[in-house]
Amino acid sequence: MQVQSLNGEWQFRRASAGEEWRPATVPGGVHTDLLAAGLIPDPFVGDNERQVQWVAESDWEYRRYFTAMLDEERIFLVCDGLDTLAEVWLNGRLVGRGENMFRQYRWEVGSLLREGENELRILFHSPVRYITARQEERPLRGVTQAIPGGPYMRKAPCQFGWDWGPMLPPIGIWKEIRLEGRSVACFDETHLRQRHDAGKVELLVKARVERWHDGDLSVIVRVTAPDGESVEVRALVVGSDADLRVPIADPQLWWPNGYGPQPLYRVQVLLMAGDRLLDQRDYQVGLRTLELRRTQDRWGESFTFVVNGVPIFAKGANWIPADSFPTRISDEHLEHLIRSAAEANFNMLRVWGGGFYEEERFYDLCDRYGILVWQDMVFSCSIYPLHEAGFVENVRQELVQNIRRLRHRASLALWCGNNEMEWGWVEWGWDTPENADLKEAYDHFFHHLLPELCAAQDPDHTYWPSSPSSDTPFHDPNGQERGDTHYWDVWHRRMPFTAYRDQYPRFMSEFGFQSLAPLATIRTYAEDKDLNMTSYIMEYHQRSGNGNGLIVAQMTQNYRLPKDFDSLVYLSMVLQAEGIRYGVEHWRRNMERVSGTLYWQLNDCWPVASWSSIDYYGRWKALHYAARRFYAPLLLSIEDAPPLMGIYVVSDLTAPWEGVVRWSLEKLDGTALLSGEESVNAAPLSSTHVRTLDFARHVSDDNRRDVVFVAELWTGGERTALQVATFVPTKHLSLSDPGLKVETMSDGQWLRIHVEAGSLARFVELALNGADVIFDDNYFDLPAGRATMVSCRLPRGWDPERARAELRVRSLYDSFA
Ligand code: BMA
Repeated sequence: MQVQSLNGEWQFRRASAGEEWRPATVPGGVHTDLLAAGLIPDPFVGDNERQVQWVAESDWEYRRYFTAMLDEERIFLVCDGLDTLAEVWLNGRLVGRGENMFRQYRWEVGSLLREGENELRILFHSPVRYITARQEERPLRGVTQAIPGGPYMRKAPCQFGWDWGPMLPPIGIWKEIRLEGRSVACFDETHLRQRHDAGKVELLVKARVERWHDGDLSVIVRVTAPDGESVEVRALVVGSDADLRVPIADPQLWWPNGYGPQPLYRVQVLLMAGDRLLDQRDYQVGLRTLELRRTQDRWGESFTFVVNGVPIFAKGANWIPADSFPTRISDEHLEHLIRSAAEANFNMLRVWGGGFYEEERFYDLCDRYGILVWQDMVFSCSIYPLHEAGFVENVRQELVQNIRRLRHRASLALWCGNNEMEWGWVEWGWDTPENADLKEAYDHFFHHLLPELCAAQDPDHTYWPSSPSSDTPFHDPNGQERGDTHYWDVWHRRMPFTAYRDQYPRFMSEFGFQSLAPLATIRTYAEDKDLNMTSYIMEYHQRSGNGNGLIVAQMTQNYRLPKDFDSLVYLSMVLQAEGIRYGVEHWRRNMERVSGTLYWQLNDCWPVASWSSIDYYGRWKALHYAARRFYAPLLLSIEDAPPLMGIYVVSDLTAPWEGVVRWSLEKLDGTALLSGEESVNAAPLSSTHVRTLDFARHVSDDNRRDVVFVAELWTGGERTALQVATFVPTKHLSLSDPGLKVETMSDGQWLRIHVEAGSLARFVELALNGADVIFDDNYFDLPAGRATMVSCRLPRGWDPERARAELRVRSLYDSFA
């Protein structure tokens, strides 16, 4: 078993006569190679995207020379990912064609290789010209903000443009490419499953081999526990199959983030001919049971993920590709995003069906950080040509490969057929006589072929036909009695945030509200003259219609008009954070009925105004800090319905919790009008209504702009949460300068910031000028007389003095005064 990597230095050129070859990097793509060569402007700056459209309208060639170093019976050229319409030529002979960026291609090339230098050349046809031609033959419904025709090609849909993404379809060898040498036999398929029974766990391994000779073969499974102990089991291959069972002594269970640890076992599956190693597969496995529990109840049917017998309230967001040019996503950046999700108390991400099946490293991180993955198949918001046999066969191979690649993952929670397509058939006017064959094809594919394929390839995970869906084909797909829900009336229908409280989905898999990106990010694409909400460039980096206007409109319902652009950026983030908080807290208070919230969306693929809580550069917006609070395992929440204030403690803890809620009705300067203390016994995994207070006698037209309700959660001697609720929209509060007192301390590694308010400070923002840091809390409320301590790591190379000098603190008051 030998492997020769063909990654690294290649050459590329536009495939038209006479162009010169230039250096290229593999894995990579045309846009990033052109950027590196200084031949195109950065498409993320200003409106440069418009100037580089020709790139994806052209054909491109890549080539490299190599000497084959392998000495084996069979030699394969393995391409983990070709994006997308590829012709692969070796020494002038056509090896094969690629037509699907989600598939691995493997061709036997031994007879084409020669001694000495070999030439490998890959010709990529323009994806845009292809889809445009197909779309002209028969137009298919798709996404307004995208180059039309994308559904004709098995390529990440959002790369053609989306309502948060540019039209920059990459082209190139986007994953690893190598030669693999094999002799005697190799694995065709390995399938790892777990059997849990009364505290005992067995690992079941099925292997199928492809063999070229008779003779004894055996398979070894070696399992190494987190503490390093390992066990090994060996079995003979019978025909082409081997079946093994490995009992796991003293099994340590894997839990979603917040519910327990994530112990991971290393599993090696080895194919042997005597002592000779022929092939090897390595896995990282977490031991857990997982089911999607759907039982009839008084509201309809539940939709609850249950891990190791514990019902989980799914807390998280939707994941999109982390870069329009995915080959430049570094390991560090990817880990930063997943770690940030875990740090904000997420336990689930939905890999949304408009991107791609993520790479191994993504799921490795999800396994490690305890993030469950709701995995969409890659189909989104469009009609696909599923009536064409060739298209379906191409997709079938893609699905088999990707299901086999991911089915052993502890983090994998669900296979979902597509994003919003059943909804499209029922409610978006797709169901016309001309589309009858396409609807029938949809029905056959998502309600028969795909569920059967999932059951055959991965009987251990539930298949869900679409998001949203009720699981009854074309029946009320976005209803709230059963299945999952996307609620978009806030944003797309301009409803106020208060509308969230009328929604009781069984599982909220999408809802969201946009903000601008942090100013430092805006400055990467806009010049000073563009820093205006409705300037051409600010609206260019906004793909959802009149989104910037919508942000301002919603802002004026809650806050005063900001005094300048910087304050507007800050306030747009606060607005988004508060809106999503308002919804999530409502659904968590109703956790008996609602089993999860995944807001739209965690991340961005370029610098843009969007629904994300972390921007393209990894900067946490106010929403991400808010998520850390509203997704906390122990949530203090106020159901504000002035003059009533309902106090709730929502617990995702598996043990009972005891503590105290201290509350006060107080003036903005801190003078208490009324206060009290409630002791709380919060049962595990439930929402506890502590008390509802009626302030009708204390709050009137004369004082309602001067008083707020403050509640604090105390565990032992520590305040673990604080909430402020108002009796008027925040814009009408009689806020005065809170006179924030800030002191800093440092041990050389951490910066600790002590903040105290003289009168109520809302949405206190801390920042270090000139550095990107993540604080352990930010955009928080600080009522009069309260103090808080916030920490961040000192930026590399900074001393405490510099941090002190660069520290900026502001609050809502500063946005208008
Ligand atoms: C849903 C998603 C995406 C979209 C988002 C915001 O429809 O599935 O397609 O980007 O809403 O409009």
